Amino acid sequence: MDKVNSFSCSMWFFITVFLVTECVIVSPRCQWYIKSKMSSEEKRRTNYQSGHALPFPGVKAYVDPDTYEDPTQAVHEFAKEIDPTRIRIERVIGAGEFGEVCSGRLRIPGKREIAVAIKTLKGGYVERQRRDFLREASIMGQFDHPNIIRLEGVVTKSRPVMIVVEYMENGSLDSFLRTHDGQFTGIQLVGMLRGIASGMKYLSDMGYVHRDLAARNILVNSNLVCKVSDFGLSRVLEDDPEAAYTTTGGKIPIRWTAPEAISYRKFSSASDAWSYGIVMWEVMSYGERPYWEMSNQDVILSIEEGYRLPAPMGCPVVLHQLMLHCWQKERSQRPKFTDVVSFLDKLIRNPSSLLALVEDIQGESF
Ligand code: ACK
Repeated sequence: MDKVNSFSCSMWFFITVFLVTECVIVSPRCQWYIKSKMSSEEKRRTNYQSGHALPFPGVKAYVDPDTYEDPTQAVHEFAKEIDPTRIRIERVIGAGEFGEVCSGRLRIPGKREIAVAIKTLKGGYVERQRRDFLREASIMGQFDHPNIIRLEGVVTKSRPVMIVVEYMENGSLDSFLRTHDGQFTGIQLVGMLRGIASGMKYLSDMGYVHRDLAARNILVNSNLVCKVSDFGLSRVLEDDPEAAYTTTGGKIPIRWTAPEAISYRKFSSASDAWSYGIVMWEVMSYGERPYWEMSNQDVILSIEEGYRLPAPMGCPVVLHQLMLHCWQKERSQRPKFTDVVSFLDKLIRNPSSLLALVEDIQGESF
């Protein structure tokens, strides 16, 4: 009898220990439940303990809105609710997966009206679409930097559901460059690249990995200031017409993505640095398509064999060298965004450093 008692006691002990261990340490579902109950400050700390880059002292860490049980709670924590009577929609400027993108004006109490872009969620959506649509606002609302697109607020309490952001007069960087082919000085182009690098440094300091950095996802204002946009983790890739399915089932914009992210989904600030090198190439070639008409499969194989994009015509040697640095196979060897910003700052302070062009150097060797 005693033996039976002690056996059942041990069994209970074992079951209790197993359940506690499973729930607290192992099960992602339980972890998700626990996270969803945490405050945003606790979420921040946990984000970092679970392998994200450490935040810099005084820099706020990014909180993944998916750790909220109720996504609406995340939106309201990070985005202001706007009274729709303060918004005046003027015209449609584009189409997104979720609905139209419009330009318009936003009346800010006590201030003059400001120009805004308004993304709308078209009627007939299902809950998942609403959540995915608003995820971008929950992410953008956490950032405050001159090279990151600024969120003004959201409309969630009336229809249509809207995301309101600052208006960028020159639209997306890729089409902007294509329509202004050859029209900027080297310093102007480096200034644009410096802005993008500065925005990316801010994101990586916050522990946010973009995963879809490309000229099409950068917006340009009337002062040529470039701002990083298109946030939303996996949704960004679902949305991106450049994203293609890989053999492992992920949807990835192959031409912009680092090899380790393509082959085993190792996304990090170092894979963002690879994409940054591709953006540099897009900028210096005025919006040319990376790897031209090569197929995605050929791009993957060529990169694996060590091929890298050549310098665009008229590209300063120093900038092509920086691109090649961003495209190191070994991700730890790629530059950090902080290094990129300081390097570009030095070039801007010393414009003669841009005078040596790749074709001049190549010409000399013949
Ligand atoms: O290249 P575009 O003119 O710039 O066309 C696309 C279109 O909307 C669909 O995304 C433009 N767009 C997106 N966000 C903004 C913004 N904040 N300000 C101005 N235009 C924007 C984008």
